[in-house]
Amino acid sequence: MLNEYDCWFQKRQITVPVKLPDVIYSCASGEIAAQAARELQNGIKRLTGFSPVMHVNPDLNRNAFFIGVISCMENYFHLPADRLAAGGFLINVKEDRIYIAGQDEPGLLYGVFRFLSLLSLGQIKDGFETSDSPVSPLRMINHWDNFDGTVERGYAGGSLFFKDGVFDYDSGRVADYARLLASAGINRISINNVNVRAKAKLLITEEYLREAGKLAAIFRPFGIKLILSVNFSSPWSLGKLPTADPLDPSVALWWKERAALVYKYIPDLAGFIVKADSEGEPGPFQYNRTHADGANMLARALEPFGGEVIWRCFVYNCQQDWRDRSFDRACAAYNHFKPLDGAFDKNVILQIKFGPYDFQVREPVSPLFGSLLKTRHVMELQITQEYTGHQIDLCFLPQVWEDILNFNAGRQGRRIKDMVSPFSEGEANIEGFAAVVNTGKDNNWTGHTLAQANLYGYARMTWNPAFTAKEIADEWSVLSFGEGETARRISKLLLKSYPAYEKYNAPFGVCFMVTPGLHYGPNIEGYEYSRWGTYHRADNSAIGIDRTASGTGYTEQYSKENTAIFSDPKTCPENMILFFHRLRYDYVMRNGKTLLQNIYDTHFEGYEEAAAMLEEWKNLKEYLEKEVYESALSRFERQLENAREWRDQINTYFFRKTGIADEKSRKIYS
Ligand code: GCW
Repeated sequence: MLNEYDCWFQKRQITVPVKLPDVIYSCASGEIAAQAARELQNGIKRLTGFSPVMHVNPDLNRNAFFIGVISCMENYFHLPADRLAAGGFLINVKEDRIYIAGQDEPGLLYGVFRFLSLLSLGQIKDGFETSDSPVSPLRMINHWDNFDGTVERGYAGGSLFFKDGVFDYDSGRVADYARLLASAGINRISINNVNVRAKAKLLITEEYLREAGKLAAIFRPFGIKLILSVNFSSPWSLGKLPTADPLDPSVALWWKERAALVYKYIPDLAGFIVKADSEGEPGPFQYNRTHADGANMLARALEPFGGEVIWRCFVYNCQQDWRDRSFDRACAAYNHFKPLDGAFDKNVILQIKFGPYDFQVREPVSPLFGSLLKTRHVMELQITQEYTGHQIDLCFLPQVWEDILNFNAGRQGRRIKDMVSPFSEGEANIEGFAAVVNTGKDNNWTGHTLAQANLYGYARMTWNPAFTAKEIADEWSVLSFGEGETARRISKLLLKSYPAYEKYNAPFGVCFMVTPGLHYGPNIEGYEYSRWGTYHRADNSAIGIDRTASGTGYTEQYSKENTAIFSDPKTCPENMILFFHRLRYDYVMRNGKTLLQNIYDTHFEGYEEAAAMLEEWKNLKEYLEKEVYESALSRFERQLENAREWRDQINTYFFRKTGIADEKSRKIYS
């Protein structure tokens, strides 16, 4: 039975084929190592009912858990000489002596958490050994929490950190949150919205920093460093300088002094994240400066303290005239940032949304990946379900990410997942990931209990982008529901969810048919005459935008191979064919059916699949905790309503445009 607050840390009585030792010897002294030892002690208690005791001086002749950092453990034991990266660990089980060694203290903590997961997964037995290291150095979570307690694009209750203009949190709950994140490998967290407005501007003042320092102290033993979102215009909005021009010496000095103050309260702060010149936020463009000028100025202020600037690339004109066809929003990020490759300081990291638009259900991977060779960068994903169902609809996002990670960016034939590694000049390496998180104050953290799988899945995939969505679904389901049939069925349900969601949503990658502002439910022309630059331009005979060389030229931003693939409708992946091409409704797709008939078919099918998911959930009733069953049941019911609305509005819209009936004569409202 699942206690939804505990997520993948369920209490249960497991049987283990080895006799677990009743003593823990820890060979490390720091704060994170101490946390690791406590986690091991509590974790064993949670899974078996008994609590091993901790001893300081190792008795090498005893059966025990021997845990520590490798450099210390090596003095006592011969450990396999696998090379581990920062954050890596090894686990060794020899009868009832169990060794967990970390490359460093975070590595030890990850090793302990992995050991506990493996115990739950039934994999620990005599002779077991494994070693593992994180593939991504940077595994970040972004909160879009506002100081008034609301969460931008949050669907799981209020902020875990703020309320009514001040820090307001339950420190026990924050520690539980840190545990959840660290257990799956997260090592950075930005706590406030990238839209830094109202009271959030005060975050870098003494009064607020004192509080931020206390929050940092809760995350610290879990190996998680804080990041603060800052407003680029702070020198004048906060500091009362006449300007925030990044090349003005008084501005640079103001930031240097401010950085010193910030680091006085949070000595291990990872850095600042900045949304500049984006959707109304201030930035260097106001002063005719480049993004490199802006980012480097901040980077130099943080550099003496080891801080980094995470600079977002979500820069586009959000005041577009829909009449103006000379301009394509999809081209914006590349046009702004590719020319600046190499112009950024070494402690600047660009944060690039995975696609050229904005976390759509299906959109291509941004051409910036594979083309930035001299600039550190990470990929930004979205765990919060802004466009993927608001945590009402079930949508298992590791499937979305798996497709992204498998994209061949064209350079040296490398897929995105093969490009993830520490920065190296001249290579298109992606240093890791950031994602807008889906958590809030709801008791189950994520609104939809099954959306916990998205948080877990994100962390696991950033740890190692080679994990498949299926592996993650299986692992999460067993950790949450226990080994057995229920977990197997829930894993299958997860894996059906994204294909269903995609089918009833905007067809074939055309994007933005959602209700404006809210971004839940259909509104087919909701963005058609707006300023946001996201149009589909459907008329009576065709839909989509020609983004090839003869159209907006977006396809030319890719590698030669990808330009060729995307430019020809015959080779373009059909799940995003309407992102790249304007096609007639009678265009014949690879399955021999017209585009129009495929739109009808996918929408009828998507609804049927949502209906089947609801039925499957009902069939699981007797195996689930009442609270979990019921809260998700009401969501599956609302999802079906949503799928019905999408199906009927989309089908009716295209039927009215074309006057062509469904070849299977299913009901389309005229
Ligand atoms: O898509 C948009 C969201 C905004 C968000 C923005 C961003 C924080 O609708 O809510 O603002 O993306 O990523 O900055």
